[in-house]
Amino acid sequence: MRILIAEDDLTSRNMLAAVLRKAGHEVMETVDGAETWKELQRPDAPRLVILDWMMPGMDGLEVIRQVRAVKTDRPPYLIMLTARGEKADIIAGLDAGANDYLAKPFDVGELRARVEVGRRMVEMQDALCKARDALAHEASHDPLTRIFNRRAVVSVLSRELSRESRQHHGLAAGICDIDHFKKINDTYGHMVGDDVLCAFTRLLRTGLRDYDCLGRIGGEEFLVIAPEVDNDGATNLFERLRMRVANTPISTRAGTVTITVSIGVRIVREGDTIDTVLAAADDALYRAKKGGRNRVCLAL
Ligand code: GH3
Ligand code: MG
Ligand code: MG
Ligand code: MG
Repeated sequence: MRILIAEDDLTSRNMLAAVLRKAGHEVMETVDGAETWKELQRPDAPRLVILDWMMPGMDGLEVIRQVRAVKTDRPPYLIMLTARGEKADIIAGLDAGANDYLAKPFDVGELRARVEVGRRMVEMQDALCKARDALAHEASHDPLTRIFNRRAVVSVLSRELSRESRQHHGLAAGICDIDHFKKINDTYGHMVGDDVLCAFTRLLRTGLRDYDCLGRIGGEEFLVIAPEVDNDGATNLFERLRMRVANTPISTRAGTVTITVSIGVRIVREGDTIDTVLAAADDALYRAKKGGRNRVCLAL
């Protein structure tokens, strides 16, 4: 792994670097506290640092304090170098946030072993972060279409509603429901139905602006949140989506399928909440279905 040696003493630095390189690590070197702190602020900073206690400018203890003041889920593992027997230094360093210490002159075997402990800790932390991120992704995304699930898209709606109540830049929400989707399943089977859902999702996504949000709120129902739109803008946006779906044949494992979509749109009004927006859009969707499908209806 990449290890930073922060040590002003040339002999000690060279010895540390030689041992660590021999153990297969990639070694970087700094010679004072300020340079060390600068290195550690880089996004790709090394995750394991061997830090001398006494250095010109900012000392090791100060560097430890600076590093630990930064809130991050991937903090570096810090091994402090102290003169043998400086108990008070060791305690101060550990209290400030060092993970471990090594007394100078160091023992080669001990150095290797302590660095190995650090490497294991860093790897374990990375694995935990990765697992956490994967769980968070799973909790907010629909497994079939890979877009936001109901919970995630509704939370975006909540955020956009509170922004709209302050800024009044215009906000619209549209529920897009595939017409007669059950027929696709009945005719071609569920797998083809799934293909169509994925293709439909891609069609909507490519028809939206970067700052619009799309999520799956039910089987073949999707919610589009479009900020920064006035009435005409919202109508145009959803009408464009409707036409794109109607005019784009979808190729599936059973051949080409054409679908249409009905969309119920609420242009957000003063005092709207998640519930009123969704109920109004749903009501408009119902009218779009009743009116013959393949159409956009605005909430009354
Ligand atoms: P309408 O035009 O009134 O919306 O008719 P519809 O057939 O689209 O609506 P309906 O609510 O009757 O049927 C929706 C169908 O969507 C029923 C259900 O089996 C299917 N469905 C829901 N989730 C999935 C899914 O993940 N994959 C597949 N293949 N089908 C799904
Ligand atoms: Mg020194
Ligand atoms: Mg439907
Ligand atoms: Mg439906």
